[in-house]
Amino acid sequence: MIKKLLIANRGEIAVRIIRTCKELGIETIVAYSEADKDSLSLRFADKSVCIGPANSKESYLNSRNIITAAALEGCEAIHPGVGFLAENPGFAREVEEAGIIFIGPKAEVIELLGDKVKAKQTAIKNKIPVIPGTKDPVDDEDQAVEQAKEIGFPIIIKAAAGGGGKGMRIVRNEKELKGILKIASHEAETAFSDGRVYLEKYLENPRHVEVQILADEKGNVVHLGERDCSVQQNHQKLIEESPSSGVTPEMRKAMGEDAVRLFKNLGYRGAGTIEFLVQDKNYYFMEVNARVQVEHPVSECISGVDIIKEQILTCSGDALNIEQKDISLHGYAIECRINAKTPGEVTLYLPPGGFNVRVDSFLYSGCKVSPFYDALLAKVIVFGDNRLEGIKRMQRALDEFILEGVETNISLQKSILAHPLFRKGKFGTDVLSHIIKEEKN
Ligand code: MV4
Repeated sequence: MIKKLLIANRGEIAVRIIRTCKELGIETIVAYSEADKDSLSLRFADKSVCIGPANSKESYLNSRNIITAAALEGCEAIHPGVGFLAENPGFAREVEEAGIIFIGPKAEVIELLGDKVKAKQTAIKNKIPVIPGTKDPVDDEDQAVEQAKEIGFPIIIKAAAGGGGKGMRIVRNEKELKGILKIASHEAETAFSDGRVYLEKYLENPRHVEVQILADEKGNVVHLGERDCSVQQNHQKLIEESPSSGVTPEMRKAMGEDAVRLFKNLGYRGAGTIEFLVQDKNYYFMEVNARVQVEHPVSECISGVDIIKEQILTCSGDALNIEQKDISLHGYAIECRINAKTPGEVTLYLPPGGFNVRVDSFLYSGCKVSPFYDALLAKVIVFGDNRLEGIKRMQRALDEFILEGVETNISLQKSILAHPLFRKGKFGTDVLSHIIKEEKN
């Protein structure tokens, strides 16, 4: 068991990681930027080390400073959290070369999964359904027109180095294709220094469903069911729930088995997610997230498994201490992300509580919300016997939530929870745009 771990992250996820480390008896060192000197994670950690100025390029993305801090403090492991360096294969490699454990999969695995074309080819080899499209990046305009006609319009152009919605373009007909292809490839080149793009059939208003995986270095892999993340705005998730109202028991079993097979063959370790698009009774591989995710508490609620604990232990060489047959998924869980609309001082913070309510946050009364980082302030997670009970409990929790001084999206969350489209449970990734349109009328 490792004794000392450095957390190379901030905000609620740093607090979340410290909490599990305390329970495991692991000493924590939190690496922080100058802007975060008063952050809650510094109070909860055993020790803190400043790794640079507010600008994340010089702090949370500064691999040299982070690794030096970990080495000087005698840390045996680095937890990258989510975002920042969590899926950077170069960072994972540097950490391991410094003789420190990277809490995540091996650098080669992160690298393979970061290439969306290679990831999709790996899914195909593992007999996982994929969206019809080109097997390789397009390298010729005329050939692309032929390929697109074969796939059938509308099609979507995706960047091989993209993911998470970056660098995507929808093409509705043949005459637009060549022009948009040039733009998409140019954008990909600018954003990722990799202009390779590929084509897929465009699915209208699918659901976004992902399966949570845990794996050890001995080839043991389990899944903790799915999360539905269809309620999103500009690729920012707002609500996640499990189980998904669009997934049948048969689909759940097949998706889970597909996920486990893929991660076994990848030689994956730690926590990971496979993302699918779901339309009617069909599901299609989209990409793999080689990290723990913001919405992991939803799966913790329905499975009773501490995902961060299993992630840390498996990445430090322990065997998973759970088998698939020991995992039973119970009830329903939902998470609402509470975001700041503006930076500023939180003058009063009184989070909700009560039966089956969990709040993961780094806020306290008097803390400052920095303009330098993402807007996530708190995650409210509630658990219930079924979807309707869970939604009602979330409404109660959000009604209780007192958060003054900064503007938040709590009122938007309340209108989603109350909306018939959401309550019926029959929706896709377009759902929020419909709800917002109605609000404006
Ligand atoms: C798609 C798609 C429809 N058809 N691919 C967005 C995130 C990135 N990982 C892939 N995404 C999509 N890929 C095909 N062939 C629709 C989306 C998409 C989406 C997916 C998940 C969650 C929200 C989304 C919002 C818009 C588009």
